[in-house]
Amino acid sequence: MSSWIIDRRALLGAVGQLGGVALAGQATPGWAKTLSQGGAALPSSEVLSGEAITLRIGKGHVTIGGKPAKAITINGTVPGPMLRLKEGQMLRLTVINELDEPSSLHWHGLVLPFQMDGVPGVSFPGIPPRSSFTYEFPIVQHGTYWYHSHSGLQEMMGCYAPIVIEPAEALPAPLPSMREHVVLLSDHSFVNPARIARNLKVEADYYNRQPQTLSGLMAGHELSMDQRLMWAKMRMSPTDIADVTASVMHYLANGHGPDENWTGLFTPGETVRLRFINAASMTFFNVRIPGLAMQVVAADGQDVQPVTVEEFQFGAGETYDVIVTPQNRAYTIAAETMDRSGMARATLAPAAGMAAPVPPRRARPLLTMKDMGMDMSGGAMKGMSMKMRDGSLAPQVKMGPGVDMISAMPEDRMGDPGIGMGDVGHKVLTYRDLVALHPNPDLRAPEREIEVHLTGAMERYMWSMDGKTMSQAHEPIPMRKGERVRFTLVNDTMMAHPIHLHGHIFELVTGHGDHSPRKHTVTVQPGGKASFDVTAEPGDWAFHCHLFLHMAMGMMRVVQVRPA
Ligand SMILES: [Cu+2]
Repeated sequence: MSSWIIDRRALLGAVGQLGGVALAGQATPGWAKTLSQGGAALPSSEVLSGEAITLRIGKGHVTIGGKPAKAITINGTVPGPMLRLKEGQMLRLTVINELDEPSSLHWHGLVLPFQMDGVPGVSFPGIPPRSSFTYEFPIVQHGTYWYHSHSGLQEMMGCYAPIVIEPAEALPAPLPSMREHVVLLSDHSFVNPARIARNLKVEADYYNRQPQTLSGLMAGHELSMDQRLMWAKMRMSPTDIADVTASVMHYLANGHGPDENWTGLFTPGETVRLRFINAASMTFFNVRIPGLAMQVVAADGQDVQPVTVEEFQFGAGETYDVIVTPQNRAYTIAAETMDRSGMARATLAPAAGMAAPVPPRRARPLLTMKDMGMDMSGGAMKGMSMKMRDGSLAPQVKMGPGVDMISAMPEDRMGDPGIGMGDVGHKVLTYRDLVALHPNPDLRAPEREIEVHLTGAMERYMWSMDGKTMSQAHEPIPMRKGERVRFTLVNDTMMAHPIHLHGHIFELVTGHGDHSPRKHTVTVQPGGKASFDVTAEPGDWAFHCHLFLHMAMGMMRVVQVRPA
């Protein structure tokens, strides 16, 4: 099974062959150039296909607003090259690490043998500096996915790219599309991620200093004195929506800043599939196209029954495919950050050089009592801040300086459109709206439940599971091959966390029976809980928050599935 290759001669040979095509100065790959005809029309030179693909991880830059920012590139670009594959094919990926540090690539959302999953220290030892590794596995699914480094700070520095997998046979789709575009959203900073992490450690609200008063007044929900006192007692602020904001981040669509205006072309009246990928390191996006309804047809690559929305919020690691039918005019794709401090922007247009108005960013939302794991409908405020530290509510959570709250009454928030989305005046997608297009593959009821608490101490910028960081937790989460398990994630923090389980597609528990929506990443709302059922695949799998610095600080575990 092991296909380790650290053969220096083979490696040097491979590098030699590639020597002529050094992409000096080219920061965007062909598929993401500023003006795109779309997937059906993409020349084969602009995507990588077939059974043998070579990728090189190296140093380069991404250009933001005309200024170069340091980056880790794949084949010289940010984002890296699009892999366009076909369900049922074999894939042999040779990854050459040209860095002076270890590297890796992880195929996010793909179901594969765990040794090919690409997480150093969990599923393989990583790719040493100046060497290579060959991944080899069959493609057993279709849909929209992506890949990224799982080493060091590389993902946060631009080491990510899209994967599009066509179905084995053209299935009759409820909404066929005539054209498609990938819209990969990401974030990038001129500041080194290590410095960002240091600043957050010293002062957790380093990048989050908008005063509450002004935003509260604008949003029309200024806090009462009682509420203020309570928030102060909690040493938290109702504006702690995001820890890394536009004060340090720039937001990109297919690698382009808002001014560069990446544009996807269409012919008026045709149906267009947009494959939205949240490849950001630290950002949730609110995505809408003013004037154009979106029909969501896939979530995390899995087909769902079409559901019409005006907007959706998604976390790092999630993908949605939507179908739109644009008329003869330009439209803005607005991807506002969840904290509304910034926006990525792109355009859909029937011709080059067109643009539509860019909607202004909306007022910053405030967190609510629900986000603290409390239902305040009874009006009981007194004593609540005490309960938030009551460890008996979650016996498996190790209380200590790393845990600053326990959700006293965590609610199932799968029907919640996301932070700040409750009052935007139009339909916003919720997980409960998703219904699988096909019956689920495993209809067995779960044999047991594993409850995992997402824990943290906002002020110290500590993030963990069950009160322990990855390095403090010596035991993996054990499962047996083929076992059917219900995971319930309880969010004991006031931030939303997109939790990703490697190597599995699981069913969200949202009351849709044998048509439960299937995903690989589930966002757990602040103070709330979320459940999914999963059938265990053998191997060691990473299980973590996909906000990069939360994972890096310790909100991660290994799920170990032993042979039955
Ligand atoms: Cu997180």
